[in-house]
Amino acid sequence: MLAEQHPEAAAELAKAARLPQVLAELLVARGIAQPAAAFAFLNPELALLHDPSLMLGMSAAVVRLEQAIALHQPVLLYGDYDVDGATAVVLLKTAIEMLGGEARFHVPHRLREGYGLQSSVLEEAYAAGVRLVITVDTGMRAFAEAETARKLGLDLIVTDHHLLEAGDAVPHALAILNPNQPGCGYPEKFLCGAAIALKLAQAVLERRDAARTREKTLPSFLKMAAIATIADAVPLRGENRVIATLGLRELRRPAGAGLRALFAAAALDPAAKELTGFDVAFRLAPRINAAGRMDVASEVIELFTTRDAARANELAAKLERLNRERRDTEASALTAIQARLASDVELAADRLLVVDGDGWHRGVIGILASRVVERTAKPAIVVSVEDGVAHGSGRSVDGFPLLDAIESCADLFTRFGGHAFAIGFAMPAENLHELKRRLRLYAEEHLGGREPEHILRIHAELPLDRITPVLAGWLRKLEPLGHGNPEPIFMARRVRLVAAPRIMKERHIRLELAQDAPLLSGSTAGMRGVGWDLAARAAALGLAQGSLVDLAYRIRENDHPDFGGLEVEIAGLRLAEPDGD
Ligand SMILES: [Mn+2]
Repeated sequence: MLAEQHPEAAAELAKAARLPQVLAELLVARGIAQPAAAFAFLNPELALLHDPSLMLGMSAAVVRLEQAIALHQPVLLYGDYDVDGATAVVLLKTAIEMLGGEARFHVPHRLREGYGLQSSVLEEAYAAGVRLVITVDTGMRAFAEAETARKLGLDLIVTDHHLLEAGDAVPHALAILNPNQPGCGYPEKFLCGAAIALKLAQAVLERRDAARTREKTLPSFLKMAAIATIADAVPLRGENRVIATLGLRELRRPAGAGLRALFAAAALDPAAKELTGFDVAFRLAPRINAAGRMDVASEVIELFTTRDAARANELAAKLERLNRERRDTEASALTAIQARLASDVELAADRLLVVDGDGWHRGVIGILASRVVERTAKPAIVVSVEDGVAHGSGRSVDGFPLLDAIESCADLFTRFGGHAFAIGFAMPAENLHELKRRLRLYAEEHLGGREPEHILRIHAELPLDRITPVLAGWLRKLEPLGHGNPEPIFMARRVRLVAAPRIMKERHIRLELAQDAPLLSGSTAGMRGVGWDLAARAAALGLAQGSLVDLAYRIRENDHPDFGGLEVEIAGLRLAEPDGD
């Protein structure tokens, strides 16, 4: 499916901003049509970060935090167990300590405590002398816990990016920092939790020394915020793009002991090769998240704050082990799910898949649901049953808001939440049968007649002979790619196979391609292509030397010493229409 094109707007932007036409097309498709906006998008800089004081509640939060530091009151940072929550704790802890204050932290145990603020932790903190609690990446729904804090005489500052419940009510706290709350005029609504913590850190640090903060502290803080921004899948546009781009750039320089140990464990060397959004999302984030999924996330905070290289290596090795454990757990459950779908015809025919298993690790059921959606193109819920309780996590597809489906069964759950694409719930295991029955009817009604389809979005047309190192250099300026800034998928029509496809490991194909341009000079431009898992598709299409195909592809840079250079990774292909004339 070729995305809607705006050739005139793109041509105008290309001319005004002196950009290659295809890059202008990609920018216009992202809603960036003015030269100034294009320049800002392609050249993010520190000056594009917004003033923290634009955030509602910021001045009250800064005054109280400064007071705590001045009075030597320990501050409790209340985090979350994922990358976003843990890096947010690291940022504020570092800032408070830089200002001479004392910061403690609590990161809930995913399985024992679950997500969100707990009154018992507040009570213990008060007893231990804490008078100020700052939540990060959590707290928007902590109405009862905010009440507990108020009764104890504990000041509470909530910093969170999660959306509010219907009704726009916010917990009663000393300050709430969340650009999504009513009355907040902060221009960037899609910050992750760590970026909001960054804004608070920026505000207090700038009051102490604005110049030093801008030049030294902020750039170094952007590293953590960039990792969280990419890992938390907020759209990489606007201020998020500035944070992600500058943070990734900062990561090239030797960072703290923890980051260095983590890079080594993940076989990344940012000094040699600049990190991409992909590196963060698929190599760093899973390792950091493994701690919270399989064990306790508090060690992640120790990893990022320790100066002791030996301890950092030890902690990074532990994350590595937990991540491997996570992958094995996930793989064996996925095999079980696939076997179930293969043998249970009735289940496989369902439009919304609900698969349950005994004792599947609750830390991975969300990932499992995503995998099932990828493979089946159907919304899917994976349920783990343990001690009579069923925990579920679901993921959806375009056009089927999963939270609505779950809300139609609200009476079955002890708790549930989420949004259109992702949900979670808990309920007594004996309700599982009824849940499946109702969801089957609901999906039949809302998805009936619609065939599940894997949709490939193509962003622009680009004949293979227009792929040059110069163009590849321009396209690199779109990095970091990720949520809200997808990797471009191009289309080339009537591409000729110079040789028969070469099969690799029985599954993949290598192609020698030529984009014929007979009308001009009869010259051809050669290009190598690779197609992962496309051997069966190539055989089905009967591809042979001389075949003409239409390709959907991504541009890849192969750094192999012998056959390095630009090549295309094939995302989809079909036989070209026979020539009409
Ligand atoms: Mn978050």
